Amino acid sequence: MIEHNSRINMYLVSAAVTGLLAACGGSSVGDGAGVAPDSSKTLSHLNVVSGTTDSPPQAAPPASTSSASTSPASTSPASTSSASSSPVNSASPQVSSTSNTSPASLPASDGPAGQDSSAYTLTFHDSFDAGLDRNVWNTERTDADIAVTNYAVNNGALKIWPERGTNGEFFDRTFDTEGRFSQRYGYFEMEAKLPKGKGVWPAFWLLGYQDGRRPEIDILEAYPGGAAPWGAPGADGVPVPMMYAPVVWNDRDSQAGYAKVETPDMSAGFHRYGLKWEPDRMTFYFDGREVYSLQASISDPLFPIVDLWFGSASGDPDASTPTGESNAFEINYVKAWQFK
Ligand SMILES: [Ca+2]
Repeated sequence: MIEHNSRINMYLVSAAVTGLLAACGGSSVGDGAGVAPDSSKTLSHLNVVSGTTDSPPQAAPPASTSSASTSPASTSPASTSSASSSPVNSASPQVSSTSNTSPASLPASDGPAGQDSSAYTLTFHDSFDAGLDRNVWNTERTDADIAVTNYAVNNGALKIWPERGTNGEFFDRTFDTEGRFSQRYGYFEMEAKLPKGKGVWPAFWLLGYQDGRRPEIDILEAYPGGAAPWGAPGADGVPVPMMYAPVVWNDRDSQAGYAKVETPDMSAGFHRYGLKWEPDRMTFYFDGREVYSLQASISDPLFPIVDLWFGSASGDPDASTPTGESNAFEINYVKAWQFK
């Protein structure tokens, strides 16, 4: 994300905990086995106190007029050849597309949206058709110390919704495949419908850390509670997500670039958020159409993460933030392919 220190710190601690568990003969893989209760307390603690130097990203004016959003043909895919770390090189493409209110209405696809499927081999696929596979998804980062369950697999989707914990505060929920699946290069795609409301901060991203490196690729970060055009009031006055950010970090504190992608209301239907990760280039897609491309070289294998956190540019959740399953981050699938 554009500011990410709290997120990275959470995983830094996790890495340390994982290493500690391994050293003690425990395992970080498999139904939470070997996860010390103290680990999540530490995570929770650091998650609160870290990132004090962060500043919320400032929404930039749209790159073009809103009239461009009425026709897909008028969309101008953004790209930049710059690998500069300066935000001024960010692109602000506008995107429009039809919205799929039900994942079942989407055509089957063997390949990434908008790509030549013959160029790809499917390497990871979870459609959430048979419950949550805990051999695939880690939940212990946030499960261990949260008594309230705010997720479920229903109707073929993993749903994560805003909820208050026993202390009355909204809490973060994270799913990742660390230790189960990671990949270098290829294509990663999620089809999902986003939650709405002040403070909600849904994300789909990739992360790895080894030998002191911490590369991160954020395929989707949305802040519906943020200033326009991040969010805009819906019919009921609750802010809905109208823009998202793909962001590339070569390493901690080394941002390769980011874009701000204006979209239709992402809480109104399912959309596909994709990344084509080549050795020297990353290209991001919204419903199969390119929205951002930049030169960047990350060669570490990274694992996917889907989460619903709170704060950052979306602000603090409050009494206006809809809770419950009806306002879920609904993930129809997560897939990955490798280049043939
Ligand atoms: Ca599904």
